[in-house]
Formats: sequence, structure tokens, C-alpha cells
Amino acid sequence: MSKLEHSSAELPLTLASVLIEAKRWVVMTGSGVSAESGVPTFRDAQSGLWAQYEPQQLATPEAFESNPEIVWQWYQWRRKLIRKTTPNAAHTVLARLQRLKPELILVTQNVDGLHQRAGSTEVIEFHGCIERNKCFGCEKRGPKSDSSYPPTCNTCNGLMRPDVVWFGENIPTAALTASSDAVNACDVFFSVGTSSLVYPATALAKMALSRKATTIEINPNSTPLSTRMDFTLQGPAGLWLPVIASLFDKNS
Ligand code: BV8
Repeated sequence: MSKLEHSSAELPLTLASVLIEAKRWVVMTGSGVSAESGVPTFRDAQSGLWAQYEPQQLATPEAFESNPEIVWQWYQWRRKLIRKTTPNAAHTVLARLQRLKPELILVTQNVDGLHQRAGSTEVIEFHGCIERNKCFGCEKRGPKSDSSYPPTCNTCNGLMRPDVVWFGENIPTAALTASSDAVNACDVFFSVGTSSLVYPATALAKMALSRKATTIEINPNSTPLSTRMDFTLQGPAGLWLPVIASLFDKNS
């Protein structure tokens, strides 16, 4: 265990003082933050019908082109599952921290919308949002649908698809620019609940590591970036984020 790894939930004093002083925080979250709400992480085994598929096989434009119904139904299944979940302590604490630190910028790889439901604002949706639909052809946004077949676009008659970034697709320019600018200017960078395997999201963490920002990883498991972080807080986001927020309690 490197000297900066912490599994018992108390913050190193050096980190506490940095967090109290720092104004510009960037927090990047991955599916581990939604795990405690019951949303399976991306690398969790799929359940039921989907057990035979790898998410990375379904979350691609090629999969949608070759089998639009299967891909659409996978998203309908995920949407139904997500709608039954509620934000957990990690989401609500991040929304509170954003009120305490108005320059905190939240970038999420998650498409579940739980940060917004917990009250976070101006969330940078790096991989889009599962609740929105857009046309596979002309990209025009369309209404929600509970159909088990992809609806057709009322402009170009193309098939509607979820407004998420699939493997092999570019990150929306606005999200990429906003998050890169935020990382370039930040004092502290948190990587929370991500395996740091997906690019270019992981490139944001690497950008923070190459600057003089203080870098913190929160994850029960280690990732390829753990040993490079200034602090690795081993454990669930729902444990560590309330500890961090308690630094700003009135009586603390
Ligand atoms: C692109 C939306 C240009 C869809 C998602 C460079 C090197 C290597 C590969 C590439 C590269 N550049 C591009 C690639 C290819 C690819 C990629 O990264 N592949 C990887 C898998 C090797 N990237 C792309 O294709 C990206 N596009 O680069 O465009 C381009 C253009 C054309 C051709 C080539 C390149 C687009 C990637 C976006 C894919 N879309 N989601 C959908 O959701 O359906 S990504 C998907 O993975 C989810 O968004 C998820 O959030 C994300 C990342 O995974 P994690 O969030 O980290 O989740 P994971 O399950 O892996 O880990 C969970 C973690 O949580 C674990 O570490 C666990 O320990 C931890 N945890 C568990 N419980 C808790 C917890 N942590 C805290 N608290 C807990 N309680």
C-alpha cells in the first residue's frame, strides 16, 4: 500500500488543508458513483437477457446498424432500471459540495442523470444522457418513447437512438472543450468511481496528473492511475465524499 493510500475513513491532514483552501475543483465521476444506487457498473456482468453480451459490443454504432432492435431494447431495459433508482450519498454530497465550492466543475462519464436528480447543476455529460433520444441519421433530438422498437425520425425518417456516446464515436465538442479547460485551470482533480480504462475520459485524469493540481482517486479498487495520484482514498464514494464534505460543516 503506497504511503498515500487510505482505507480507514479519515482524511490525511495535508489533503484536508488543500481541500479547504482550493477553489477550483474538478470532479470526474464514473459508473462506480452510481453503483450504490443499484445501477450496475459498466463492467458488472449484465443480468438476464443481456448476460450474453458485452456492453462494449452493444454500445457501438455498428451494433445499432446491424441490430437496431436489440441495441434499442438494451437501452430501454437500462432506462427502466435507472428510473427505479434514486441518487445515493455520493450524488447528494457532490451537489452540496458544488454549492459550497461554486467553482466546482462536475464531469461525468455516466449517462444515468443521477447527478442532476441529486441537484448538481451544469453537469458536463461526457458520454451524453440515456434519457434523451436523437436520430441516428440527422442527429435531430426526439421525444422519449416506451416502444420496444426504435421510433423513426419525423424529419429524415432515420431511426432514433439514445443520445449517448458509443465506442468509436467522438465526445461532443462542447463537453470535451469545457472539461479540458476546467482540468487545465483546476487546483484539485478528483477521479471518483471509474476504472480509468475508457478514453478520452481517462485522458482528463492524465492531464490533471501532468499539471500541478492535487489529484485524488476514490475507488474501492486500484486502477492503472492509482499509484500516480497524490492521494488514493480506497473505499466507496458514498463513504469518502461525506467525509470530505464534513470538512465544511460549521462545527468542524
Ligand atoms: C473516442 C456511453 C475518438 C454509452 C460510454 C485510447 C486508448 C485506448 C482506447 C481508446 C483510446 N481512444 C479511443 C479508444 C477507444 C474507446 C476506449 O476507450 N476503449 C476502451 C474500453 C479501451 N474510446 C472511445 O471509443 C471513445 N471515443 O475515443 O472517439 C475515436 C473515434 C473513432 C475511432 C476511435 C476513436 C468513446 C468512449 C465512450 C463510450 N461510451 N458510455 C453507454 O453508457 O451505453 S463508456 C462507459 O464506460 C460508461 O460511460 C462508463 O462510465 C465508462 C467508463 O467506465 P467506468 O465508469 O470506469 O465504469 P467501470 O465499470 O469500468 O468501472 C467502475 C469503477 O467503479 C471500478 O473501478 C470500480 O472499482 C469502481 N466502483 C465500484 N463501486 C464503487 C466504485 N467506486 C466508488 N464507489 C463505489 N461504491
